[in-house]
Amino acid sequence: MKRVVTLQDISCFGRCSITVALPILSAMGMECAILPTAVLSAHTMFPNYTCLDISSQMEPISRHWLELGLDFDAIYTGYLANENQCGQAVTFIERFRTGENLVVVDPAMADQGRLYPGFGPDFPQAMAKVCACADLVLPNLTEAALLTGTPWQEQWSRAQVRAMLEKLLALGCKAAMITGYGEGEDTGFLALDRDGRELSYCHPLLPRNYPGTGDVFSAVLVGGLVRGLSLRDAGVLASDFVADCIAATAADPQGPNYGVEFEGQLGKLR
Ligand code: PXL
Repeated sequence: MKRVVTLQDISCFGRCSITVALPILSAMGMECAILPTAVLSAHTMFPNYTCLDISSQMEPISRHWLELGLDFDAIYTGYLANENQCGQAVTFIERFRTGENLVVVDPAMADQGRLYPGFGPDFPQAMAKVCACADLVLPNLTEAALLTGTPWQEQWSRAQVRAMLEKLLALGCKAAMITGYGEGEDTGFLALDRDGRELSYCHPLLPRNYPGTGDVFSAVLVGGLVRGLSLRDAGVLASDFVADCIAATAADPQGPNYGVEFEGQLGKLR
């Protein structure tokens, strides 16, 4: 069975990071090991969330895994709570990358032009070092701008997004996919693969924004790649899945901070 390891926080409530990656990758028929970096009462869009940094466990856990001789078909990092965790993620990647396995970094740190609460202005530089180790990075537009030192703007042309993709590759990663890229009324992704090919996909813009959609996208994308899909096909699978989750959630009166109702959609990933 294929095995993925994901390095992210446990947000105990709110459907993001590990509580999304685990069920999605399980539904896709692969084993998902977790290296939790922090325990939060809820994700940081909720006021007064609590956060316990458990990154002191990253080294002993990873040493134990080395002793066990574990290997992973993919290493997937998401939200990291501080600069120290970024450094530890780099160490982990260097230790467990084989040249055959896939390293995917979702630099989950910002959205809609702003860093998430709790991050200072130096955080993107620390995350850029994690991105430098990746086979593939998955920033949204805000994260791509922060990682590449591009001033934020509300509207982006294809050429501007392509320029950010090139700057992302200049950080050292082999491929990059920017999500939230829009054309007219449509939204989707623009990517550069490891052969320098430009890939894109868009579907009609969805009316609402929910936290955790980036994590859903990344988990499905990682699962698709581990299954052997091309980058574009995995991106299409992930985009369509997120769209279905948003459509299911928009019909429900729950608060938007509760994440997307991906649970009822998991059958589509089998
Ligand atoms: O969905 C990304 C994410 C992951 N983890 C935590 C978050 C967020 C987004 O706000 O706060 C703790």
